[in-house]
Amino acid sequence: MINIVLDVEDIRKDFPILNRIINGKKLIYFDNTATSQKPIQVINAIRDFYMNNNANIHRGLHTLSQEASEMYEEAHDVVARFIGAMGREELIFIRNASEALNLAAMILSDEVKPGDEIVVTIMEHHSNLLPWIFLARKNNAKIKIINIKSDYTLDYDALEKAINDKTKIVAITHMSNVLGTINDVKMISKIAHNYNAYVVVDGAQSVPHIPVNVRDLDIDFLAFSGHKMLGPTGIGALYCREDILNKANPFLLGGDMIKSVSCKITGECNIIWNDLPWKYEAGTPNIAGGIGFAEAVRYLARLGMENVKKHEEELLSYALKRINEELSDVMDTYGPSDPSRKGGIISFNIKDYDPHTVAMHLDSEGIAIRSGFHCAQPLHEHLGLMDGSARASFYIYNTKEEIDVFIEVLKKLVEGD
Ligand code: ALA
Repeated sequence: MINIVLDVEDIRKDFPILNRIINGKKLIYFDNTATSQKPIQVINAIRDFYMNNNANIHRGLHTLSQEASEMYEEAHDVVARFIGAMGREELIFIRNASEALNLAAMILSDEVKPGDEIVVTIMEHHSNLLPWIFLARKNNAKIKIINIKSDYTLDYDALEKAINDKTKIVAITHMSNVLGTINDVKMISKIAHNYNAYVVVDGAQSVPHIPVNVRDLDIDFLAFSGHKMLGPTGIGALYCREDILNKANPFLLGGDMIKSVSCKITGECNIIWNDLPWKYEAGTPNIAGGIGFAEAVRYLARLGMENVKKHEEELLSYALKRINEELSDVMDTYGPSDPSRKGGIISFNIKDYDPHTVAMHLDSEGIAIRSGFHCAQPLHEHLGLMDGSARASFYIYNTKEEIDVFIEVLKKLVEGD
């Protein structure tokens, strides 16, 4: 079978792990929503840094420190350009999307007053729900949760009605990690900004899989993780508008985030914050992780995000077609049926099997998927899925042949073979 948008056979050569044999079978990795695999280019970039350039950044005049600082700074530029930010000033490197969303909540914490409202949706990952629930409780604000419709898309009418003069923050996922639903963030941002509300976007699933441009979307915050987009674990980013970052106080205090601090013995102290983004990156950061993250972004940029999106759309259409034709009697799927309005994610349940049994069975055939609530328990409860769901999710190195194996294994499971 020919994949027309990406040369998948060529891409697969860059991912050594795809040669693994799991339980006697060639690995089929369909757990990309949890984390992606890493190409040799990223692995080598991290290895090369430790082999040749390792030193702390912004703390030494020696050559290695200068090299490490430049590489780490440039990594910010590469990732910033990838999402259409103005520059490194607007991009904070941080541990992951969860930490980025927590930081967004910290930055906005003084803006939320008693009686204000924070709008979220029922399809949020816990990381874009808990920080806002916590902030609302602390500041006596109210959380409003927007529902989804029967086709698993957001109820935009309800959203429009929910946003008003009291709305301070609209926190929304760009792509649901369970349903795959892609939300119209640009339109939501327009509505929110009409009421001067801040728009915080969880891009953990969108940035790795579809083109994302913060200027075009006109959003105030965007959180994403490196490890879901070919990069290493332990590194992610928070995009935030420069004027907001200039105004807010940092959340972590310590080394490298100040220009100067002077204290008199009387206890009177004067602090001048460092330039952006370093004001928000206290302590020795994940330097090698940042460099690996930038290499991952270069890899994706070479492929082109439109092509990445099209490839996944093609896989999704193919998988949904086979499921509809051959498994619809025994398999429920959750998410929009139109593949162009959804990421390459299929959450599902098989009649009479709990999701963990399905996942274990697939693993016995070398196929990795995730089962459970996928850190979106309120959504599962809302859908009446008290045991959660099984989830297969695709990326640039997956093929239709792998989907064929997945379908055949599921068919055998239900046939009792
Ligand atoms: N957020 C990740 C997932 O959906 C871990 O699996």
